[in-house]
Amino acid sequence: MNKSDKIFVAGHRGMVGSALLRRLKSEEFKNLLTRDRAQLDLSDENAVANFFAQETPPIVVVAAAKVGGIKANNDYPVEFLLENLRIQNNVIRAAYENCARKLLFLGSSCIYPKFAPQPISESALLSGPLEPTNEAYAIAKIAGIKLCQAYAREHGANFISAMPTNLYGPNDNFDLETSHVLAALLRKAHEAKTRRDPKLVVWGTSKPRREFLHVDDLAAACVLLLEKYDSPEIINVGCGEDISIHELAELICEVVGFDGELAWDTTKPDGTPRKLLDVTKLRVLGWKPMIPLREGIAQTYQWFLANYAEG
Ligand code: GFB
Repeated sequence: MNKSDKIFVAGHRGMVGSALLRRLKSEEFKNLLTRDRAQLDLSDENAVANFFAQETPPIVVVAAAKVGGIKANNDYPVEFLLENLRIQNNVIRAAYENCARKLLFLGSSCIYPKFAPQPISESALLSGPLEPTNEAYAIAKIAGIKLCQAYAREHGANFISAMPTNLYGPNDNFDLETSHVLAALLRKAHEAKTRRDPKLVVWGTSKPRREFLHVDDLAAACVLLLEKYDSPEIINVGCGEDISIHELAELICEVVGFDGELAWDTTKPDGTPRKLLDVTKLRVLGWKPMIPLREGIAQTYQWFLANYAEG
């Protein structure tokens, strides 16, 4: 990849796309192509086809997706399935038809079976039933992986797919109904501290374990994969360590400075019991995460205070 190659980042306003843009800029890639939603509706097949015919980007990153936490995924399976299929089908197909040299599709660790052996290696894909709370999203992401692999096998396209673990960082979604756990707990702890609430309510039993990666670490991995990874076989991106939701809640309360009690709302779903990725393949390529969890949470809390918190 040359520093002057035109790189289209689909979804550049999102947490992942914006981190990738920051990283590409810091590595002095000079020809970055973006369109916001008002300029280009990625779910509109004709609009996407016309855009690609005009711009013919040689490098494409599919960071655009309808994403959300456990509740949003569970409540809106139709939207998660349809919108993601539309966006990824349009972008991947248009990239191929306009001779893109390389495409990176971003999936998710929820593509793996609910009870996959831990840490989860790439070979676990399609080896068992999925977690029901995010089955629709996972099926859409699996379809995206399979489409990239089909273009590679049938037409020799260099279309690759990376599977990030649970992500967090600047530009995360802090809406309590639709966010992922880390952003939700940061906001809840901040508001509980501000209101001097005696307790903070955490969803589920607190026992599930998750692996959290700062989105800037993912962005570095994406650039490395664009430069060095040319296989249609999926590749995991994670930090290699997980913690329980209980431990996460305690850590967040410490960082935010909330010293009330934790309470558990067990009417809310737990989701998959554990989701820790095997990242051997990526480490062999020379990548390792740089941002420890506590430091990443503290930095994200500062971002939240500067950009989101009221008052
Ligand atoms: O991050 P999260 O929403 O999604 O939830 P998943 C992770 C765990 O945190 C679950 C618990 O066990 C939740 O019950 N949790 C505790 C909370 N308190 C809260 C809270 O206030 N908000 C939220 N959101 N969770 C998602 C998938 O699964 O992971 C997506 O739904 C995607 O498809 C994403 O793959 C990476 O980790 O369970």
